[in-house]
Amino acid sequence: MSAVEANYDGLVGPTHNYGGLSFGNLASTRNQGEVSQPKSAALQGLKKMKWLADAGLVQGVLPPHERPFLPLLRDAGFCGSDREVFENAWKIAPNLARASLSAAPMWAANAATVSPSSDTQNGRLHFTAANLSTMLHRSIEGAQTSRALQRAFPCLGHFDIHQPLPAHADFADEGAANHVRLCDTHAAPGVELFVYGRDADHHLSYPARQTLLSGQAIARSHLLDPARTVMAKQSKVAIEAGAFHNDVVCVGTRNCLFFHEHAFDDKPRVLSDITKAATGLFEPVFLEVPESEIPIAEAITSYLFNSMLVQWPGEARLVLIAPAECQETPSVLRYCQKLVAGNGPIGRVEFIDVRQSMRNGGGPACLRLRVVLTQAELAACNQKMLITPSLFNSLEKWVHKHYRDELAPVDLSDPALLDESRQALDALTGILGLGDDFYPFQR
Ligand code: SUG
Repeated sequence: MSAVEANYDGLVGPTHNYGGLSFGNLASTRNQGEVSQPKSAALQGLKKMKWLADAGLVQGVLPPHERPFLPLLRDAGFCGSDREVFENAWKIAPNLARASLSAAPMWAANAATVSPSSDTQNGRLHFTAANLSTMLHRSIEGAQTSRALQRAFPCLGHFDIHQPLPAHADFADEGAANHVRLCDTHAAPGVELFVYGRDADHHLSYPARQTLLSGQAIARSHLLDPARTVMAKQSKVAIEAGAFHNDVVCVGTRNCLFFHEHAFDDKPRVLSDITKAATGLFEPVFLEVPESEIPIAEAITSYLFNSMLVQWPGEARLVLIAPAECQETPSVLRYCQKLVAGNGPIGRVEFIDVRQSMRNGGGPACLRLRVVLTQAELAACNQKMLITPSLFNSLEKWVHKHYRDELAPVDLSDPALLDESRQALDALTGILGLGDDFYPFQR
């Protein structure tokens, strides 16, 4: 049976902004309070989706979450009409109000961990929505993400969608950003690598946002074969340099793992565990970038490893879809030129502009959730959430109609945002076939 690797991208929401909400994510801190451009951010994301769909890849879309998210403010004791809740939160607890407006659900790589059906003992495709419990502004995503996954993958016979892990620090989980699957072909059984920053309770100066306990819990509920599953610890050096997720220093697809020298804590053990787990399935190719060629600080500012590594239709070697910022870092640009000139696993590098997302610490890879789908599973997905020329046109029109060109920090407390954003999302539920009870405000 054949299978494809689909990309589901998070659609940038109407209140996209730079809240400075993510301690340990250098771009988020650095760009706090900048004027954002929601319309161009959403169009940048849609352009990326269309480009990949036009190339023949399966491209899905995940809807933005409701922002501002009043249930957070009501849970914090604000009451009255929606407008009163929003205005009082801005007066009394502006940090909470800012969290309720977070742009973060757009980064679909943090939506869930996904195990293809060829890896699981019951032959179903498993998802665990991430609890994102480390950061307040992200801890409000899990329930809505589960709902979106249920709408995107509605057929129970094919898909097992697990609820987020318990919302405790020991179970901190940030989804596919800390998970890599290696394989021979997408349809074949693979090796799943769960990367964590701490066992359960150890703290560094920047937070380690994924625990070993979470990886073990997900591997168990996805019914993975322990012999084909590897747990790898992120290095302290990487976290302290600003790699708040493993996908800031590592990306992999098919049999190729592309990573920075400092990505893992005990690198020889991690690589030998992967090789052992792959025995009889495929020969892993380890493409390691040494610190001497790209210092970790430059790997992180350029976001080289937050590229998408894609098997492009009709091409033998893999394509690396890198952020445009990589061209501005000489060591990284040099490395990319060398990469394609050689005869290694990556044959082409494409640079794309997702600058609005990059300013919040999200590169091309953050914007997508990879889902390996057999032909039967693809047929069982919600077809209205797959990008076609007609869906692209509808979404582009929808963005032009509902999104502001700019949002400055002072605009964030404008109560008009409540209605604007709700009208936009209400219209979106029709376009994507999500039903009229999809968002909390609709219920
Ligand atoms: O969780 N930024 C996100 C970026 C996530 C990137 N995802 C991956 N690496 N897969 C985060 O730190 C910033 C929001 C703000 O500051 O307004 C933010 O949440």
